[in-house]
Amino acid sequence: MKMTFRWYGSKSDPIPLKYVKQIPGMTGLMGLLDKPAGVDWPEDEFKALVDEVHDAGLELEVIESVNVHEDIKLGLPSRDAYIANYISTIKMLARNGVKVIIYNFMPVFDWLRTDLARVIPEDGSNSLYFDEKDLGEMGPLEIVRRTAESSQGFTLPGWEPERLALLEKTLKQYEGMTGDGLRANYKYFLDAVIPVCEEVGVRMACHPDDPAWPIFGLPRIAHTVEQYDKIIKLHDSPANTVCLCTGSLGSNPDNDVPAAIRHFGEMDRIGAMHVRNVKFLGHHHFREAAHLSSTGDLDMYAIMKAIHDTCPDTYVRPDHGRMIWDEKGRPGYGLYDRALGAAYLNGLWEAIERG
Ligand code: CS2
Ligand code: MN
Repeated sequence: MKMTFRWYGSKSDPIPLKYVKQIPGMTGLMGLLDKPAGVDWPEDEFKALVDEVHDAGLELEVIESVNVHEDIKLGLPSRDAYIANYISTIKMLARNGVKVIIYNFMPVFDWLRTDLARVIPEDGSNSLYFDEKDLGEMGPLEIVRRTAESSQGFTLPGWEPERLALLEKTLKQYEGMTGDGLRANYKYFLDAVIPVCEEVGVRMACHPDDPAWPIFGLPRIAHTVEQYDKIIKLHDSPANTVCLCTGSLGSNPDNDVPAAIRHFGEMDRIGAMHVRNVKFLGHHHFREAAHLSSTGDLDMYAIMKAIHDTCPDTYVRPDHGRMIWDEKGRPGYGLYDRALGAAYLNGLWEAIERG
């Protein structure tokens, strides 16, 4: 297991790399260049990032995310040009030491929450929160406005302004698209990129829909084990893998997260893991919790044990944390609670190894 940390680059992340390095057991980053979906990432800028990360004593073997342009998901004629850029980016990243690329294939929205800083009554910290009831009242445009306003001035992953400017138009373009239609477009993409990944030694890792059910009537095809089985069959290759995010899949209590890890781990189809806990509050209603099992509803020991038993060499990062100790930062991506999460997960790992 390689413990890693999501980091947004020195221009946009308030957390200095030396702080990341000081978290015990931290080996590297899940990092990125801040580029809009569809762009061919410039090699000089990426090399500079790699040097910066290496100078801090950390690795950069995982990229999160290279976002998939909406035209690819929509299957528009313009997709070929965007796929060509994606392929060029894959090759460039491989030349510079990258082993895994995390991405998602969710229409329009990445993760979705109805409150980015819901106070947790038990201890006064706050965390990301979702209640479908609130969503019904808001509608897509309103939720986007509220999310942008409450993000403390940070851009949020998947909520980049240029992507959301076209929101109304994009929502219209998806009208009538079924899950099978989206899967067909997904297959077209995978058929183009996976052979390149095989050639250059990179694995693509698809992040689940978050929350793990359809929203706003949009087709969503990556939130159950059965759906992931289909994704894997779209282009069957060791390079076509899952980024198994416990908090995303686990937002639906019907998903047995440790069993899902074992299922894909045994197939060698886990490219990376996001590990965090959730607290269920009702139907389609949850908040994010501290990583510790007893503070939420996921069994973190069973999760780490499943990783240990079936994919022990994978990359792990503590996914979102709460905001604690009055930290001001990007919602979900503060330093303190994610550092606590990493320490706790490393502790579970040590106990599993020695037990
Ligand atoms: C992340 C996702 O912050 C998060 O919830 O786990 O944004 C994830 O990085 C993307 O969906 C992957 O493309
Ligand atoms: Mn995640």
